[in-house]
Amino acid sequence: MARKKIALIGAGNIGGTMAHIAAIRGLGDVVLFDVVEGLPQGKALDLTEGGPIEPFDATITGTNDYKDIQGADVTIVTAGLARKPGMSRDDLLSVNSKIMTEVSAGIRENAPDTFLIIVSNPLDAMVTLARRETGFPKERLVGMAGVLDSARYRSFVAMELGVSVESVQAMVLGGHGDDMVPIRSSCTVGGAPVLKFISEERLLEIETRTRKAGGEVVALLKTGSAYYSPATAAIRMAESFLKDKGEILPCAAYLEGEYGYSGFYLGVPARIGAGGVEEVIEFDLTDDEKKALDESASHVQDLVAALDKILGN
Ligand code: TXD
Repeated sequence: MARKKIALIGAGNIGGTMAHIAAIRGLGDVVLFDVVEGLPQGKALDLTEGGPIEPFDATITGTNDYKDIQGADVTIVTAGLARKPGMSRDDLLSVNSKIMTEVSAGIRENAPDTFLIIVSNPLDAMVTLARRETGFPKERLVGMAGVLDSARYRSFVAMELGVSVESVQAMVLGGHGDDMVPIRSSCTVGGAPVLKFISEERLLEIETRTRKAGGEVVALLKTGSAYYSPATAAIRMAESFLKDKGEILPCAAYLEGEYGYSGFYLGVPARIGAGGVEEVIEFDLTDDEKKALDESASHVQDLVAALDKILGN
């Protein structure tokens, strides 16, 4: 059986790391695309030369030509600029929306049947723009943020308690911003509610750290943003699709009435399998959680309105 094909649009920090993880996990052949000449080709060659050691036989190709992504089963987009000091949110929106429009055209014309995962920031706006520009159905277009944010929540709880990360389950929903919503009622340690182990006050500190975890890494790195954990998160989503695992993962999914919202993307639990976003799962949220999700949803809608203003819609 032919190997699956994974197209990575953007061969930067996250793109290169995803290529490495996908090769090591034997998920399929990888095509790294970027507009910078030599960057995807150089990274692909370097990654390939690790093949005999790991080992992996997947082919890893670097290209500046969208034609090379033809037939991709899954495509993951990290193309775009990360916010730089002094750059406003609207500046980032303006620059990355131009890039996302260009990238969407390349995917629409060369991989019209691919399962598309958007990573680029501002995530909630970029996934919305990609849907408009590609015309993909909601099942085949999703945003990656919640898997990363939930992993951060889980990491901090596991660190606090000195337990395996595998014993901590948690979901962070809503927009990918400071108002993301850690769903405390679904956070468990060894299957038991987290508040059995951690005080309310300390858990609040952990949830605050989760919301600001991206900024914490940026402040330490000083030269860019997190990339190992985002890459791991995006590949986890791709793997659930490629292997038809049907994992329930927090993803930015297009809503049509779920949780009372319609017509925009929001981080919600979704079943990811061979059919892409196969189902949005509606958790029973506490009143406080639903209130926080409503607030996050309205900020996502404000972000999309800002995008529309920039695009002149
Ligand atoms: O959880 C999340 N969704 C976020 C996403 C977590 C962390 C990072 N988040 C965002 O992902 C970040 O703010 C950026 O918007 C993207 C990519 O982050 P990365 O760290 O990989 O950025 P790099 O290293 O700058 O890589 C971006 C690449 C770079 O090689 C550019 O040359 C390329 O994008 N690029 C393009 N590729 C294709 N087409 C076009 N037009 C293009 N423009 C730039």
